[in-house]
Amino acid sequence: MAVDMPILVDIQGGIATITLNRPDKLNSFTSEMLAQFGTALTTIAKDKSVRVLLITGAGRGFCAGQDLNARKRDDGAPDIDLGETLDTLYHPVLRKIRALELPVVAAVNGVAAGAGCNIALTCDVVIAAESASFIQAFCKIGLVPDCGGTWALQRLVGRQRAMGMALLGEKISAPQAEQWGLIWKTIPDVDFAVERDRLVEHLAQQPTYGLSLIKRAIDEGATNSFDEQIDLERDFQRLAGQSSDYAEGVSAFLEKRPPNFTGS
Ligand code: T3D
Repeated sequence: MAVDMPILVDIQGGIATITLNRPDKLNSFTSEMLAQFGTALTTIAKDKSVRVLLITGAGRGFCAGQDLNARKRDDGAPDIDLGETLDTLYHPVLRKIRALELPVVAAVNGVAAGAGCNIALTCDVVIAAESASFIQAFCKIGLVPDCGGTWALQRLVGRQRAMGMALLGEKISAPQAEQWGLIWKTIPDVDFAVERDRLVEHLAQQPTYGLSLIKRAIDEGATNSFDEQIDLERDFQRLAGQSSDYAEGVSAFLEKRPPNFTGS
């Protein structure tokens, strides 16, 4: 693994880890980094040994969003079409994270700003070190929250807090984020690495296929009517009920032993 790559990928023991790796620039995104992020997600989606994905940042930050050095306007240079960079570089990453048929954990080790914040919020479970923070930095440079921010924020924390975060761009501490329901859990800094590893090791042993159906059901429930959703639950339960992990889960319960799930 080359340590100077902007995206580090490690796959072992059913756990894939993507580390955003430009620590001197708080892991802000360059085009090369986003392309590598997308490629890594495609590799992980194809690797049937992977049962959980962990996304984290190197150094003191998680990710400070788009690298603004690449957005400096030189006289005479044509404007960059930000809609196009979203379409071609950011959106494939977001869509791949949501489509992965396994749980995706964002371990927010430090500041998560702009696209960095909203990519974290696209993940399925977001944990954060107590000293970490979340910033919708876009308004401070005349931009609109992107990477699903305007979709996710109001669903997670309600309209007022979404508006406050998006219009004021204030730093929200990890404990505040947890209290609001923006993230799953805050962990004291000293315990962060151990608790993060414990969480992903746990998920890597779970019924992955069942978890993938849960992920899809919850995502589809965001837009379905009640009737559509209970029909979907019926269909997914039918599928889950045919899985070998369901058979193993029931046997293990009745035999009073820990289950040995294979993920299928
Ligand atoms: O394609 C498109 O452009 C559209 C998509 C847009 C998506 C977006 O994400 S737009 C939003 C971009 N992000 C921001 O506006 C956040 C900018 N950064 C900050 O506001 C602050 O750095 C933080 C609040 C995140 C952290 O503050 P602090 O005081 O802890 O650290 P710092 O000193 O500001 O940053 C440390 C270094 O990282 C520093 O470099 P230096 O001076 O030591 O060489 C700083 O310039 C660099 N850095 C931080 N964020 C970025 C960055 N460099 C480039 N781009 C950044 N976004």
